[in-house]
This record gives sequence, structure tokens and C-alpha cells, in this order.
Amino acid sequence: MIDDKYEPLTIQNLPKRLMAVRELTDQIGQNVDAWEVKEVGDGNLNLVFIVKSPSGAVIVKQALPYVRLVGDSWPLPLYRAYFEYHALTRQAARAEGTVPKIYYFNSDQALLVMEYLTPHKILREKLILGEKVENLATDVGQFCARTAFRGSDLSLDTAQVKNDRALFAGNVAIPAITEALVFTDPYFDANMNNHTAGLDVIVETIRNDVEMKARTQHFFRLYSAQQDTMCHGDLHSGSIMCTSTESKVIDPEFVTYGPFGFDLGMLFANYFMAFFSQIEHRGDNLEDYQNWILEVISETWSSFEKEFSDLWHTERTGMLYPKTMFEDQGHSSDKALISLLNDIWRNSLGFCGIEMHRRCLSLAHNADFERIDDLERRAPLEARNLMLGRDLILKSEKIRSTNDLLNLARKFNAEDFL
Ligand code: SR1
Ligand code: MG
Repeated sequence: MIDDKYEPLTIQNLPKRLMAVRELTDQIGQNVDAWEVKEVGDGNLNLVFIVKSPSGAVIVKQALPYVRLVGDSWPLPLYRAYFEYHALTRQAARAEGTVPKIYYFNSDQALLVMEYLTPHKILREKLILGEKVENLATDVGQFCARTAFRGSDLSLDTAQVKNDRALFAGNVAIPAITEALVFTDPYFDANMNNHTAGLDVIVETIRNDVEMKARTQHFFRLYSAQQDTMCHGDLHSGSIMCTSTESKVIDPEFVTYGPFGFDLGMLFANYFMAFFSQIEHRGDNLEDYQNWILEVISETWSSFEKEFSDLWHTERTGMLYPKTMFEDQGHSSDKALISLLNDIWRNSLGFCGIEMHRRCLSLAHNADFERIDDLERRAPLEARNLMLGRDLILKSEKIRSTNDLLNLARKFNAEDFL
């Protein structure tokens, strides 16, 4: 391609700058006059272009040297595209068919050319519109189990795990966003925080709950120090694209080695926020749709549990819980598996509660709530979400089943906290 010196693409200069990239022209042809370029990035960080021609379409994603949401006062290294590329190639190998195909990567330009997923839509938009997705829970639960298991010392050769831990340890600045915005800022009056008017009393309750804050730091320690596996790192409903029957996971630039339950917890939180905000987005079918969201949570866990257990029995070739110690001695490893799954479940609930907090208290809120213009109607829904988050952080050890979890969500959905 294209120059060595980094320069952000524009709709105007993209065709000229990328016309020599064969991997791209293989997909959409060489006649740049027929290319149609649109910038569609609606995330917080990057440029995203759809480039279409009569013969095909691709996505071109380019990192910007700053946080797009905030502007150039918050610089952000371009190297995140490199880690996203390495995460995507591993996810593609470990959970086949669940991520977009990569056609080309250019490190100098922090640029990826990848498959244009169509007619997929961002899952968050579908949840706001009340659209169901068949197989969502199974597909994403399996994605979580396969990437968790196959990126860990349960499966990989230890040299590979150590190499990957070292590789992804270089992704410093992006997980640092999570360290600040997710695990720290919600719990004090940090500079970039904002919350909906009317929530002050709840915010005060949360920020003054010393026991709960200590629990958040327990989970923060797990996030920073328990390097079980390669986590997606930002698995919210804006990182999943779906048709009515198929789901794909995108955008792993927050990739980091972290605890098994982290991605699941983030995901559950975003489903709970969709659940609590529904009343302002739905008409008649509110109950049916809210029940469906809760089913998705419960089935995602079942799908994760089933797939993780299958892999445990069929692909346990890493250094942890070796068959030489269990099956080869005529000893079942099932108790060890159950204990590990319980641990993952409990941790996922803690991460879930923290993500529910940060999306209402620090920077980068969710459209599920933000699209409710009437703040007097939004605040009580966010209050339910914040208070359930607090309970999950405090009681993660005591919530034993998905039934317990869903009953708790139903209970909080009927409460008036303001
Ligand atoms: C400044 S970036 C804010 C958020 O956007 C990303 O999607 C992550 O969730 C991050 O925390
Ligand atoms: Mg993202």
C-alpha cells in the first residue's frame, strides 16, 4: 500500500490511498470510480468505513491517535489495531465462524480491512427495537466458552500461553481505559463522570458503601492479575452484530489476558441494561420481550457451561488439571470442573455489577438508557440497574443459579428506589 507515515483516512482520500491494496481489490475490484465510501463509525474510538462497489463490499477500520468520543485532549496509541488483529486471528481459529474475516492488516496505518457483515445489525440497536435473535444465547455462550477454554492453560501448550500473555501485555493503554472507567471512576467523583439528574441519592449510596467498594477492588484485582485466558475485553451489545438468526462478535481491541468470567459478566450487564430500559422502548409486548432478554442471559450461561464442560472432557491438553492426574488414575475430574465453573459464575456476577455501574456513572453510557430523553423517566430505571449492580457485587458468592439471578432482576424491576 500506501504510505508508511500514519495518516487518518477520509471518505475523499480512501480510494486513492487503498487502490493498491490487492487484498482489498480482490474483494471489491480495481475500478475506484465505482467505489462508494461511507464513514459509519459510531463507537467511541475509531474510524469505520463501508467501501462498496458493484462486485462487493468491505469494512475498513482505522484507529485514531486519540479517543474519538473525547477528542485529541485524550491521546490513545495506534498500536491497538495490532492487538485487535492478533485477537481476531485467535478468535477465528478458536471459535470458527464467529468473527468477521480479516483480509488485510497494516500496522503503520493502524488499519484493518475486513468482512462487511450484512444484513447484520448491532445487537444493541436490535434490543432497543425489540427484535429477537434466534440462537443468540447459544452462539455467544459458545463463543465465550471456546475462546476462554482454548486460550488458556487448560488447552494450549504452556509456551503458547506465556507468549500470548507477553504479547497482549503490550496492550497497555486500551485496558487502562477499562481500569479507570470501569473499575475506578464510578466509585468517586472523577473528572469525566456524569450521571442522570435525579440519581444523586443512589450515587451517594453506592459511593458511600465501603463494603461494596472493597468488593469492586477484589474484582479489579482479578481483572488485573488473574490471567486465565485471552478475553475479548469489551463484550457489550455494541460488540455483537446479528441477523435474525446469526450472531458475530466484533471489535476486540480491548483484548487482554484476564479472568475466565470477565467477558460473560460484561455481556450479562448489557443484557440487564436492555431489560431495565425496555419499558421506555416497548409497547404491548413489554413482558414478552423482557422475559426473552432474561432467557438469553440464562441460556447464555447454560451454553457456556455446556461447551466449556465438553471441551474439558475432550480437549484438556494444557498443563492445568491434567488427565494424567485424574482420568488416567481412574479418578473423575468432574468435581474440579464444577468447582471451576462455580468460580467463573460468581466472578461473572461481580464483573456484571461493576459494568452496570460504570455505564450509568462514569464516561461512555449506553444508548439503552441514553435514548430515553425524559430524564424523570430514565432516572428510576437507571436506579434499578444501579441497585441490582450493587447487590450482585455484594452477593456474588450467594447467587447460586441463573434462576436466582433472574428472580433478583425481576424483583428489582418492580422496585421504586427514588
Ligand atoms: C473512552 S472509550 C469508552 C468505552 O468505549 C469502549 O467501547 C469501551 O467500552 C470503553 O470503556
Ligand atoms: Mg468497541
